Amino acid sequence: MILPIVKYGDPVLAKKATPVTEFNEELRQLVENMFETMYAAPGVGLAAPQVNVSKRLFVMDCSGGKNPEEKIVLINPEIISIEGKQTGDEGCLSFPNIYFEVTRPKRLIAKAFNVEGKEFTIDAMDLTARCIAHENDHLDGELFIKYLGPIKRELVMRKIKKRIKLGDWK
Ligand code: K2U
Ligand code: ZN
Repeated sequence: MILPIVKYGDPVLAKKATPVTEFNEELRQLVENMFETMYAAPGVGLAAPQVNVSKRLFVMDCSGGKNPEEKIVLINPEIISIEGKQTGDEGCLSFPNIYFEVTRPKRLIAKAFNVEGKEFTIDAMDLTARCIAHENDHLDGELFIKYLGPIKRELVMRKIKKRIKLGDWK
């Protein structure tokens, strides 16, 4: 089932999400709905708070559905190490049609649990590293506008406020 994606301004996006404790059928259903919602957006990542569930998990598929091995869910993720830098444009499904440059780690190693509750480690580079960093921020209530300087941020916030007023923020 495709779920509504929460847009910037909703308090759930600014909250620190709570760890997953129950690895059950309800969790499996949520993960399936998150993947379906992500592919339909389309996006390469989607965090649970973005579908109004303040829990520490996100789904990711940087192959856009082409490579089943890249279809991954990270539950209660922990970033173990980061290395290098990469700068590139980012979007966010909670900020429709807003894009700007963000610098992220070039490489990132994370530990997480899969939907069966089994722990695994992922060693990611480039877009996958970027996506994990972006989604992990969502679990801490951190949004990518935090990486904007004060002037650019003011410009983006003004644009968003205008679009909310015009009813064009969905
Ligand atoms: O969390 C989200 O809003 C999903 C983002 C995650 C993301 C942002 C930047 C770079 C990688 C992942 C969406 O996937 S944004 C849409 C998108 C689509 C293709 C490539 C990059 C971003
Ligand atoms: Zn996002």
